[in-house]
Amino acid sequence: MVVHSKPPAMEQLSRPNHRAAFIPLIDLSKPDTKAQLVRACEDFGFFKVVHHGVPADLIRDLEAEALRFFSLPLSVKAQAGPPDPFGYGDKKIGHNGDVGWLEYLLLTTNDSSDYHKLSSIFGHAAEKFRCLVNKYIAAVRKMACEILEMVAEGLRIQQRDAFSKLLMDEQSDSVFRVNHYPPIPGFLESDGRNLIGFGEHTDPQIISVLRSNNISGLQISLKDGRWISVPPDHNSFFINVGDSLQVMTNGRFKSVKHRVVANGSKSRLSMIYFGGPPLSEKIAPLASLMQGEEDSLYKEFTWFEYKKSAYKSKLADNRLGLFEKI
Ligand code: GA4
Repeated sequence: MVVHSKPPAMEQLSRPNHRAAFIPLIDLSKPDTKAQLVRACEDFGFFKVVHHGVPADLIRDLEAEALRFFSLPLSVKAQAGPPDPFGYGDKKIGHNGDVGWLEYLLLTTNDSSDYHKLSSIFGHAAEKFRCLVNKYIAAVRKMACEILEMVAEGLRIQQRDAFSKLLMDEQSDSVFRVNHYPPIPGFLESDGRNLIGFGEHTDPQIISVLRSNNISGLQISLKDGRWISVPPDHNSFFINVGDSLQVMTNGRFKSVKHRVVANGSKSRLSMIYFGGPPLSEKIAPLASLMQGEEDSLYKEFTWFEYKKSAYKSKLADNRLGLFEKI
């Protein structure tokens, strides 16, 4: 990304409501957090986890490699693009006109088909980077599966791995993303307005695991529509419920609307694992969660069909709307 140029025209955000809001905090080292996890998924679709077991040196090393990549000249990084769907992207998000004040890498999680794009510019460092990415994905996937298994227990689903098996499947269609939000040239803290880093959206997958450096920017939308800023914490992870988990719980869990505002003066770096099911998987409410005569709120669809439709949408669209029964 060229940081000397003027930022492109993007939607300006008004300041979020800064009234203190509480974000659920789950300590994964505590013995019984099932009920807390279920509550957080129902009330916020979002929570923070501590004592997560992902090695700090792995996180540090991957972050350093990612920053090294983003510090390369734009003309070099652009050779690892466009993200179709994997590779380097600059400002443009998706294919339908969304833009944000960021640059990013979108990578696969179960093969290395994007590897050639990185190795052409990153030389032998690409091997180190891909190796760290693979280790990191394995660690956060493990944590995501533990969370999903506790959630399944908390929901009294007999099959503990009802959700987690989809992430563990060899064909799991998961994605890994590294976002870099550089400072904004000419940014004035005092003018009270922010620029969109990544526009509001929900994640289509089952669960997302986000970790960032200590620079703020992430905001989530509460059930009453208020936006709140999530204080950054580089030692913790933030978990999002995705659209697919909303459907599998027949709307009991809500996928959380979130966005990132560019910080202005400092670089934000975030890494997100989006845990998704295999393409052929039918996404439908789990039978054991349906009470009495309860009917599915959603039409039947596979993850492939949902994903295809999602990629035709704009970020802020209500993607599940198309699949709701009227
Ligand atoms: C949002 C969640 C993930 O970042 C992502 C995004 C994807 C992309 O950046 O290519 C999408 C977006 C995300 C949802 C709607 C479509 C597709 C951009 C976009 C406008 C990788 C994903 O899976 O869906």
